[in-house]
Amino acid sequence: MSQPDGQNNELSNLLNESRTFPPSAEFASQANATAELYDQADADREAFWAEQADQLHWETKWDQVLDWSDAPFAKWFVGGKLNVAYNCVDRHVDAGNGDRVAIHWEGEPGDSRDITYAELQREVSRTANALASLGVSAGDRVAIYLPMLPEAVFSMLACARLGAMHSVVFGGFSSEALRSRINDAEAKVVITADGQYRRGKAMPLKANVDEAVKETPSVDHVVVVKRTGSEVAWDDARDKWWDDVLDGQPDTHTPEAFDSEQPLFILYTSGTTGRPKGILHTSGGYLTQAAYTHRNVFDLKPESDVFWCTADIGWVTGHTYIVYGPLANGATQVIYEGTPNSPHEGRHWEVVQKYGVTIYYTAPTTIRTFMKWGAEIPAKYDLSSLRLLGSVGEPINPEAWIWYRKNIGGDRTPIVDTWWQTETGAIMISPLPGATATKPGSAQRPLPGLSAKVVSETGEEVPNGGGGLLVLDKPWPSMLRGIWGDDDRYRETYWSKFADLGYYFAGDGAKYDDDGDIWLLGRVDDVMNVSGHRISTTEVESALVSHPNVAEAAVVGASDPTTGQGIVAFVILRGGVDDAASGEAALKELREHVSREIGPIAKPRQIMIVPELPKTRSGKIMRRLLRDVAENREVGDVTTLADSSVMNLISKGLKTGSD
Ligand code: 6R9
Repeated sequence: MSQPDGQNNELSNLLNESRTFPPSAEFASQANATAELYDQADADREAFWAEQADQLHWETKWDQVLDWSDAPFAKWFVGGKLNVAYNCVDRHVDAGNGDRVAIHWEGEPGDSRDITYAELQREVSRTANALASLGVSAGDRVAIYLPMLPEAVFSMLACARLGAMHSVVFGGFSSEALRSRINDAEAKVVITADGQYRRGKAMPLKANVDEAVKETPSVDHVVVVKRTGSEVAWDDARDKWWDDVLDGQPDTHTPEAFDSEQPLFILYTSGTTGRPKGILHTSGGYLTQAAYTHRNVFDLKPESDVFWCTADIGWVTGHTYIVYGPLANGATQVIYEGTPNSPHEGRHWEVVQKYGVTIYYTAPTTIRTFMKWGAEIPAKYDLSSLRLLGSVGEPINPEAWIWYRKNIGGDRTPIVDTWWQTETGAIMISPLPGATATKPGSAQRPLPGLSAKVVSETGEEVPNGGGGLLVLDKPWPSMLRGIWGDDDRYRETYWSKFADLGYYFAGDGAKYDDDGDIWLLGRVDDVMNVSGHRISTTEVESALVSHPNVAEAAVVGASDPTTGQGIVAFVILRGGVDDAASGEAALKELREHVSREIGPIAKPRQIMIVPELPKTRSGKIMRRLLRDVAENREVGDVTTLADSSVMNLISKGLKTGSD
């Protein structure tokens, strides 16, 4: 592997992955997208996007593709009118596909339900009528705080149908987080459930809403789906059972066409500091790019594919690749309520086998968890239906990529590593599975119609091979239209760093390699500076997990009096690895291994063996907390951790090795 280039103040991606995996001739010949799509988009970008938008049903056609005159506030398909829910549901029924299954819903305890497009149309219509009866109309906000139930999808689409905005709040968030989101959006209605299943147990959910709505003056109604049958407290004036509100509502509803820029949803995402940002997305451009990327990146064949995105609808991935993209394309998909190990560690593969899933989209952290559980688990199931795998959420280390392809994809399926953000609304950088020779660990190229650059702190383009900051230099259809209620914060957060150049600053470090492929290096705040060398936490993590004893690793830069920052690694050992692997000699060997893989500059100052890593509910490692441990500080705010007891485990269970 290559040595660091030694240039000070340059991000250096020290990964040097040279394996490539071209699509099979068989896959390439049937693929939706060929390499010509790049040329087509380059020839006339706006015409290209108009052609993509044309795949949707517009009540009134737009008269201008893009209005960027009020940058950074974009308008796409100006003057066009459409109904997003009509496009995701009724259109497929009208085309004669009402009998096609839209959703194979699989509950955690093993109950299941198949919902056809015709049934979805009836359910969404009833829900829209019910919400209208509660006073919801165009422009209003509805908070959705639900587990992965069909009702979550009905609710989102019912809002879209009425021109109201949803604000989905992940069911794992606290009442405090829910309250601040309800208040920021001034939601009129909250939709929730009595409880939710988590690893075989019924956990409360409505109780959090009860707590939150004590201080939410905007909320008129709380609608409660019955899921676990748990006891709940009840406020007769405010609370209504879902079944009661829907009962007797007609199962038809005439959708109204709204402006292309009609707000569709707000989704909160954490910023580096302060309160969460309400990312605002609108209708026509968002749906266009959601459908386009879903069709081309996942090579969707609506007649034969069974798509499964394992995200929760509380995250943007669930919005775009469970609700809007797949349904706009008339796909059949799986929605699974529970965790991957309920009731056993083969659950995902059991579901793949049961429904004949053909396209599977998950996060690297989940893949590494599967690695930790062992390849013998997926090996027990028939995964031969799978023809394409996807990854999203963080850089995927080559080791996990290869494991994924081999053990889940049968050494056969292309893998699409898709880079995007809540703010971008849809995939921006990804291979095209029928056209790209994929490279483990690289998200590769902006999709046709999209554009990205890697620039220095001052905005100059960094030549291939050098590291820098990822920017998006041209507006795109599904871009955020702002931060809810805070235009200044929107300008400041994303557009002020390169204001003169008009670049959107993504907050990620990246580099182009010599083949012109992009490598994402993690958030720029996750980049370490060791003796003037900038080293990405990702590449050290990747080196660590390439060692046979290591299941998972998280790396932070801890302040160091001599080198600026020193590399501190937190490591989970693979199951079955014996105690000797955490002995002094074994830890030394691990440090040497990193040194061999990347170069002496990347050798961790210290390695700590831990039983768990602190992760947010969306699976992102909270390096801030690990930095506190590494720097011997009191551990900071743990409220956004999926499991806040993890930090106790970590401080109790440390076994340390260093020079
Ligand atoms: C979709 C989603 C966005 C941040 C983004 C980046 C990281 C996402 C990635 C990736 C490397 C990929 N990220 N996909 N990094 N390779 N394929 O995750 O949205 O929750 O807003 O997170 O996630 O750092 O800036 P969101």
